[in-house]
Amino acid sequence: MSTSHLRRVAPVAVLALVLLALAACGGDYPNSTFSHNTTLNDGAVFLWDRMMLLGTIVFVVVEVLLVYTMIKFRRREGGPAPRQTHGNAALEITWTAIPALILVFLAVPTVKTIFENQRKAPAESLQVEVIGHQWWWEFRYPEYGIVTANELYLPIGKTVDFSLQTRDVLHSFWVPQLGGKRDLIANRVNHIWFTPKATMQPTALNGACVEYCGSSHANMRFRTFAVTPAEFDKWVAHQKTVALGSPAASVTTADSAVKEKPIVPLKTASLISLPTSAPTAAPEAWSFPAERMPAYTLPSTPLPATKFDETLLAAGDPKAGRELLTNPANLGKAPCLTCHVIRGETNYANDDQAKGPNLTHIGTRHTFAAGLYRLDAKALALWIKNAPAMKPGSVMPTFGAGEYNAMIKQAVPAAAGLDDRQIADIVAYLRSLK
Ligand code: HEC
Ligand SMILES: [Cu+2]
Repeated sequence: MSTSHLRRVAPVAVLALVLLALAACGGDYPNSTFSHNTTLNDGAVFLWDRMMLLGTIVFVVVEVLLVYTMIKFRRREGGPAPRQTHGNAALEITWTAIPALILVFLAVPTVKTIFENQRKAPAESLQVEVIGHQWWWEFRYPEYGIVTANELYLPIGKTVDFSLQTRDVLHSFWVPQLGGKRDLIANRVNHIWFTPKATMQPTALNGACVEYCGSSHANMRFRTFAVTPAEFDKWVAHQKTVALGSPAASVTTADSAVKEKPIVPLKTASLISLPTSAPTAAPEAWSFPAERMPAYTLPSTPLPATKFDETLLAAGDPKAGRELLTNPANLGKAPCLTCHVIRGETNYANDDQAKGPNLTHIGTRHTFAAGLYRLDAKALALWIKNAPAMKPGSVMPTFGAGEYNAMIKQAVPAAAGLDDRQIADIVAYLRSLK
């Protein structure tokens, strides 16, 4: 490259570098892990900052020396040959000692932080069981008997001890704003624990699976709601019940027509048994208000082109929908409760056998299909009609009459499938499950 060429390129290159550096400043990074929301974050961010600082010092010193040497000792036309040296004990000891010292400064706090975080969680922590499924998240609160999916509630200020396990392949649990991720490993229970700091503002946060787990790995997300302890108590009190507003609220499972199958427990997950009778006074339904969810936590996945007669949605009849799901005569058409649990209804599987998310309070959730879609009537209707068309590989089958299931390369025979009116009724029922 000629010098004149270099002169012309240099200002552009410098400008580009400055712009690049500026682009890294400011801005809003809602999924950044460099927050100070938990004790776990604090430890990791401290280590990162220290590593950055020491690394930068080393980089600057080395580069300055390098550039200085290159310029000062460069070959000059007609100059003398450089002085030849061999070995310099002082220099070699120095450049071994300095990196060793830097490594000590990195290693001591790193090992300390690792030990702090690998300790057992304090006994009084809130226990949350995280169970990974292809491709959605199950959350259980054993001390309250709550099972939910894809939406995790945490009280601010309380230490939470997650036990992580998987029903199928490896997954990894991560809420960047709350710190460290951890893998879900088959045949073992992993733990991670942290305390959302009391100074944290109630908010919704994004979470994701961060270990490749198959075709819809990228669609395996979840929401975390960090709420005040009072809000958490309200949420718990309501989640413990059967659904409000559902006709099931006045029905007991004692008159179930179908007996529960034998229970096949997961390795350590708590068994949540169905209540034998509906509670007498049901507490008010509470979930995190949708209008308080930051924009970046609202799903924006476009809906598929699946056709649906939308005028039916407004007229959906929850009673008819419930009949479709719970009357054994309709099991061929709507075998929903063989894979899903709705507390207080006649279920064909318990929580440990269910292949799909617990739907007891689905009407209070904001998202579904592992955070991929906003939960509204239209999205739910399209989902029931043809879930694999909305989430590649989804284990939830296609139910719409005549719809093509790309997973098994077969269309649902018109007579065996659900028509739009029936789906609208089911949607009305599911939405009534507050
Ligand atoms: C073979 C098992 C199976 C059957 C039968 C089944 N589902 Fe599902 N369902 C699933 C699975 C698995 C998921 C989770 C899919 C995902 O997110 O990847 C799911 C997800 C859902 C969701 C979203 C829940 C959430 O929180 O994300 C709804 C609503 C739902 N199913 C309703 C129904 C209805 C209504 C029927 C009956 C017409 C039905 N399902 C039948 C397996 C099943
Ligand atoms: Cu994954």
